[in-house]
Amino acid sequence: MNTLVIRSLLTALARMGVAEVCVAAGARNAPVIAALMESEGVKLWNFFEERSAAFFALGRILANRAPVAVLTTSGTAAAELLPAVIEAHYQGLPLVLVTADRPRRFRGTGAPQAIEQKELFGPYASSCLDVEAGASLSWPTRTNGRPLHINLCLEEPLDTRQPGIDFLAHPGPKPPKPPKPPTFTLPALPTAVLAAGLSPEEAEAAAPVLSKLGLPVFAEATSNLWGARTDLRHLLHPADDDTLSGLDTRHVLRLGGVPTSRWWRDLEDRTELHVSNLSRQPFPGLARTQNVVNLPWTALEGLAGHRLPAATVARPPFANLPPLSEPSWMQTLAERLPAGAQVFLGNSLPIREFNRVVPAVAGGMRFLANRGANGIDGLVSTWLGASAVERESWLILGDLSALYDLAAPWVLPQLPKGNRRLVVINNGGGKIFAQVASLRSLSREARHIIENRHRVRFGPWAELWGMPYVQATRPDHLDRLPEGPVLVEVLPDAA
Ligand SMILES: Cc1ncc(C[n+]2csc(CCOP(=O)(O)OP(=O)(O)O)c2C)c(N)n1
Repeated sequence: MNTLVIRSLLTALARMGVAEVCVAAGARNAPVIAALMESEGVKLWNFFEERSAAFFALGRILANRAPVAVLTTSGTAAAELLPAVIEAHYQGLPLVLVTADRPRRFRGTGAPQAIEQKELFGPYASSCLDVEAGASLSWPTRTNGRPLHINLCLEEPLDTRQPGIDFLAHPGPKPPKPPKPPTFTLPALPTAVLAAGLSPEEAEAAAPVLSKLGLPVFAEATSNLWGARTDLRHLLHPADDDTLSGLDTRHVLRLGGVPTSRWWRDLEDRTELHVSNLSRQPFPGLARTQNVVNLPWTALEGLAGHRLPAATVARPPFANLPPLSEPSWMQTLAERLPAGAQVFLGNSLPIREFNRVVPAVAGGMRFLANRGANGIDGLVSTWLGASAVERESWLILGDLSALYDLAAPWVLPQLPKGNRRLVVINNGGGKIFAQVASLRSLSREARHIIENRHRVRFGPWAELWGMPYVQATRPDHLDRLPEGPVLVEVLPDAA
């Protein structure tokens, strides 16, 4: 019974286009792991814990845009996937969750390792297939760009003598026929574009359209427009809050993901300002509905035919960055990132500070971030997944973010050779909260707790995973990084 259902699961995965599986083993999923190991044409990554496995899978999807599966055993092992599933939901990524389970009759009994796994991911999975050996099966043939949960109930004995399949014998799904582009009008008002969260392919498609429109474009690093082949430099502005404060507009055309800036959040109350969202995701990124229009990504084609007046942009006053301060370090990093590198930006201050200095980057860079739910968890794992076949890949993240993902480097020995630079900006806590005006009136003790101030240093973390470690207190400490993976701990001067 198990053999039949496992074979049919693997065939279904192959037909969905899954060619990589991240496994975290237990006894319950061991038969599936055995079958995968007997299979051809599928890459396995192995993990001792499921959170990293799921975020790593997310990174693989970000890099390849193909579905990747993560396989867990039963019980809380399955629950460990939730944060990555939420991130995949908001980014529209096809993360396939295969959770081994005890047979259905164990549900609600409190029997060992039997929890309520069916529908465990609630609204964050497009559907949950609760599959039991012996029952008739109907598998989906595509993931539709969303997380999909397959809960696989296996009977004992958990026989690990399982045959594999040839994944390559089952070609993945044909790309869906693109829906007809919509016809739409846009308000004939002074307009600025806000762009974020575009894959390099989406950026290449958007760049000629933006060039035709000739409007000012406030482009975050993750818009991937700064290095696009169509040169837009004359239209581009950094999308940090200082620069946005000089924008006077009546209409915002938002391309791609939800912007990072405070300026965007404040649009919630500026209801007179029109917003047109053009995104692969269905989320408007604002709760207000007045003067907000949502267009699918296929509207991009039609955009080039529109003529809209340009918004006016005043340059922000020149800000002198104190040397060795955190913003100044970001400038240094932006200038030193090697051309063509992949760069993953951590949430909180790193992505915001980098957005200010992005004009300094060399050509051909590709930027990524987890901006679906803006979590500071799973960032190292997601980056490692995205970096898997890169020669040069950088992660820039905060210290608390790094502390969330201490197990992530487990997978390093499984990755092909590459210069992976893990840069922790250690400012001794969640310093973003020191910038929140409403928190400044709190007592010192309260701010201590909110910022989680600490004196942790990251050298021992590097040692734990056998990574070379560089402590950087001056830019020239970045001059000669060794080949291969390196942990760089930047200690900025306190502002
Ligand atoms: C999983 C998760 N928990 C909590 C938060 C709320 N949060 C946002 S930023 C932040 C502090 C981040 O600290 P750090 O990574 O050191 O970056 P810094 O603020 O110093 O740039 C926290 C706790 C979050 N975004 N995600």
